[in-house]
Amino acid sequence: MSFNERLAERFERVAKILELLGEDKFRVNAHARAARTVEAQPIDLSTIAGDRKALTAIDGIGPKIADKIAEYASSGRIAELAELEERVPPGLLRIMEIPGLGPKTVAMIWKQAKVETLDDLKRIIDDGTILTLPRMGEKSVEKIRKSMAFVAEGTRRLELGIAMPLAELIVAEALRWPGVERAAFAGSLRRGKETIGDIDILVATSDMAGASERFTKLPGVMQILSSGEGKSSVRMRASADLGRWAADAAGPTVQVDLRVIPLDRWGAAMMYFTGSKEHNIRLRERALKRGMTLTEWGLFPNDDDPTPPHKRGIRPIASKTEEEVFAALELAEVPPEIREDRGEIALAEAEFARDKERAIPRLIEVGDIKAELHAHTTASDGKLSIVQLAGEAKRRGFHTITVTDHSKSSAVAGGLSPERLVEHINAIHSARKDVKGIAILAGSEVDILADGSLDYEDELLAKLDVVVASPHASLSQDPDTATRRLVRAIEHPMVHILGHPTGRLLNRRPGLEPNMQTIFRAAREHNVALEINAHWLRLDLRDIHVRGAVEAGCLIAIDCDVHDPSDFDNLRYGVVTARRGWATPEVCVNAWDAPRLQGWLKGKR
Ligand code: DGT
Ligand code: CA
Ligand code: CA
Ligand code: ZN
Repeated sequence: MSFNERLAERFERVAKILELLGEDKFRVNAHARAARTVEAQPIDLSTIAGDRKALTAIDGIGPKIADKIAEYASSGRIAELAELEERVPPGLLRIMEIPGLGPKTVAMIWKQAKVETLDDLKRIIDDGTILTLPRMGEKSVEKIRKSMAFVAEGTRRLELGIAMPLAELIVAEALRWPGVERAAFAGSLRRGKETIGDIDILVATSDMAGASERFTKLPGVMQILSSGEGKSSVRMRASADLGRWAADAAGPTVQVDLRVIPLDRWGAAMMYFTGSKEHNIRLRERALKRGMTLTEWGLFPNDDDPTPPHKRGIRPIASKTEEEVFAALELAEVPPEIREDRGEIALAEAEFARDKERAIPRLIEVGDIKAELHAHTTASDGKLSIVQLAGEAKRRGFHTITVTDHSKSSAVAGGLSPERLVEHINAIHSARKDVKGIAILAGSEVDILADGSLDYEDELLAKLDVVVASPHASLSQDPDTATRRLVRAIEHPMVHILGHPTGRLLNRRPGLEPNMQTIFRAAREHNVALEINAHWLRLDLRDIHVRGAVEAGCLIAIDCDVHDPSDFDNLRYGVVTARRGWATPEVCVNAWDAPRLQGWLKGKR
């Protein structure tokens, strides 16, 4: 998230809470307007935060807002926001996060039905009280009920894109503690799952007590769940500002487990705590069959003694590195992302035995990606001009960038009318003079309408180098209708990529549930690549879909759906999802060299 976006998020929260508290409309609007203004600024406001004159010269930023921008830039917080958050029951702030519940409604159910927590809200929905409140019909209540299921406190799994930056902060901090030799995250996070139940951190150190002590004092720790020398657990607040410590009450909370382990047992511990549980069970069975026993302390010779071997001072056969432990089990090292007991162990065995036919596939890596095929500019809802976008893609070492702004039906996202698209194509072509050394392709992210038809005429589509067809609206269609809709788009001869195929948003909405096998068959037949949208809220296709698509012989596109320069950084989440689906560079169009990519694109013209 950029500085401007973080700031906008703060102002929006101020506006929402003010409205909830029934404060002066003028103040509410001033902050809501500030949020929109700040977000739309082409320059990073932190660079002029100290310059009051420059700030207030911007339409929509008055002196008071300017002061708050300066305060946020220097301290990372806005005192007024913290004070406002104090005045509202914390549960209400959570309720306001429920999609579709605005401050007015929340204020109403707070005042009239004394709802202060998600549980209260659930109760008045279940007993029907809510229907007696103003403006609460069956339909709106059903919507609230559905949205609630996603935000339910405690059961909510944290998105990969929030958990990973937080875990990286913790690891970087741990590496600075005295005596620490190694630190890393394990668990579902290391496996790259789309959501994370809790964060597992492993540390090897000569100062065990010191590590636990420092861990429980990390910024953002809200509650110490347990604390001992070998293992501690805390509940932390994850910052809404990714990659920073939480400075105020924004952002969800997450449990973090710390385990302190001896350096010479690092590999065994990493294997155990990376899991998955199912993968671990297979490995332990394999060890037993070979007369050994596998624990988090190492791989030991098996005997009938019920006391665990490490407690008897027995030296492990292998424990220092994961590779060594896998090898002692006659297995090639399995990449963390595919440790799910979905066939990886048989391939690791074959690879270890140097079977020429079978081995673990060479999974795709971030460094393989050389093209971004889905990106927006200021022409629709992006933050970058064509030239800025191309420059950023070039800086990141890409040989191709595709400009794919929204089509006309995505009106709220600034979708382009056919006339504007024609002009935009010309602008894209002329940008080629300004940025050399990268292919700048003209494309569109064309809406797939509810019936599967596309949002532009074929004649116009034919003028584009790249067509990404994506569903944006009508996302609660039944599975059969959704399948027919997507297949129709795939069958369109001009379409290259099916963008975020289901339209789901993690923890927010389920999206379409088409018959994926039918989608895979059509995509393969029509040479259409299925997108893994790398934004961590989407990750759509999801891991198991990728696996199905790869097995069905489909092409995969991993795209950042760039709206802001920082969106390029989401690539790793898309790649990790691709790896979980066993995708190789060979099947991923973004990993192809420029001539091959061009050949495929032109094949549809
Ligand atoms: P999560 O946190 O729900 O997203 O998923 P994980 O996989 O991170 O699970 P977690 O945090 O409960 O445990 C971390 C790892 O520790 C897990 O992947 C495998 C290992 N582990 C935990 N409990 C067991 C168990 O009962 N048996 C075995 N074999 N391994 C376990
Ligand atoms: Ca975990
Ligand atoms: Ca855990
Ligand atoms: Zn897009």
